[in-house]
Amino acid sequence: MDNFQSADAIRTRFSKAMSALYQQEVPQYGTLMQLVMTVNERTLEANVGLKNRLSASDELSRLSVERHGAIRVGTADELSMLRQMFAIMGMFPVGYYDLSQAGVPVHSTAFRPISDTALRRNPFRVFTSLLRLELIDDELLRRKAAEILAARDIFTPRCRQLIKQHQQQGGLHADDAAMFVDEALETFRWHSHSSVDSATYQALNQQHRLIADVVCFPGCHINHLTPRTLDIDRVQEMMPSRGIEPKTLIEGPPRRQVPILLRQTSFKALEEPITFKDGHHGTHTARFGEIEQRGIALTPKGRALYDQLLNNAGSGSDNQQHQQHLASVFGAFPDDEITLRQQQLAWFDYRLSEKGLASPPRQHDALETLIAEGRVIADPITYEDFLPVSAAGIFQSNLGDKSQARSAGKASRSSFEQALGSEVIDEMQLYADRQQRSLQRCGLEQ
Ligand code: OOG
Ligand code: NI
Repeated sequence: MDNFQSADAIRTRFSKAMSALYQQEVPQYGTLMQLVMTVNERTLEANVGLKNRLSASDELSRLSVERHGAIRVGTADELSMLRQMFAIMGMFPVGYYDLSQAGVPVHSTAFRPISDTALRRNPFRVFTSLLRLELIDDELLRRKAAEILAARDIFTPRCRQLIKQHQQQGGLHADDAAMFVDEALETFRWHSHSSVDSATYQALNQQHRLIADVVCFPGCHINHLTPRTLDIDRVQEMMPSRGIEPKTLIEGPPRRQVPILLRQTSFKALEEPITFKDGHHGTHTARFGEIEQRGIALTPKGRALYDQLLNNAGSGSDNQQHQQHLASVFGAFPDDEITLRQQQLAWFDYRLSEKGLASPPRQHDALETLIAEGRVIADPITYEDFLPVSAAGIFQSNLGDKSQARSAGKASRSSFEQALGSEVIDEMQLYADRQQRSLQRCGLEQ
């Protein structure tokens, strides 16, 4: 009998190993994790309703293991190999994010688990960006960057071999799975030695700091890991007391009764010493820390309203003012679960209560009546994805340069998918399917 390690178990092992590695490499990340844990505990103590809610919908157990990371790669081969590597951990490319509009010469997807059970076990996600070399306008430099990238292999030979083995035999036994995680980790490790000479680094850095970050190193170092907090405003406020300097603005929607989508903030990237191939010394800023607070996933209708309001609100230079302004603009977005559900602005997961189990619904019973009678319970579905405007804000705050506008950047989803070697999964379809399945489990057809 095959006795393969489950993808969930491999993903959890990998996510733990990544977290340990990053804590060692960037101690501030450890400090931030401690702070998030403290704030989460206090938030739950002060809000028993929230605690019961999270516990009933199975969100509480995943909270302490939950995090996302981000990496950037330079070639189609690298991206496609990553896809194969993450598949072993039950992580698949969901969503397409075009960041060139915001002056960042990359497009991205998020590798993440997709099934309900896998998400409950461990929702580890990796936001993965592919550098768009075609957006470098200096022809010579573009060719040079491509050459440097073509000459490197960011995967160890053993890692490549284990990926192939998994594809051939359909899984990995425990020993091989453990070795796979160790080998995979090598791809994401920090290298203080650049693979290029200082002049090349300077030239690429001048084009765009991201280009230097992707091209000048032998691996694709993890550039941040992000724990999930239940109160991002509180963590932002407390960061300085722990010696961490947060970015100015919290990205995303304002604080609300019913949190929607995703709010994020980060601390600035560290300036780290590096050595170039010619022996010269310099510094590189790439790695930072981030926190996120997740809320309910929005339907296409809800998302359109969010995008419109966010656009209306614009940006700001003071977080408190910006949050107040956002809150007033978002007054137009209903902020109670009933309205969000009735206006089909957000996704819900339905289940039967004790009462509903005792007297099960019939196929054509009206959902609202069942909910009002307390026979069906509607739990918000958590947003598992990312936001392009927020992501661009996070990128920018770590690049330092305000406006390195790039590109007549037309979104190029098909060229991204070609590089990836598969289509990206439509996140809206995943949420819609999940809601639909939950209704079916209640014995309801909608
Ligand atoms: C990724 C920035 C985006 C997020 O959470 O939206 C991001 C990067 O800097 O590589 O991490
Ligand atoms: Ni992030």
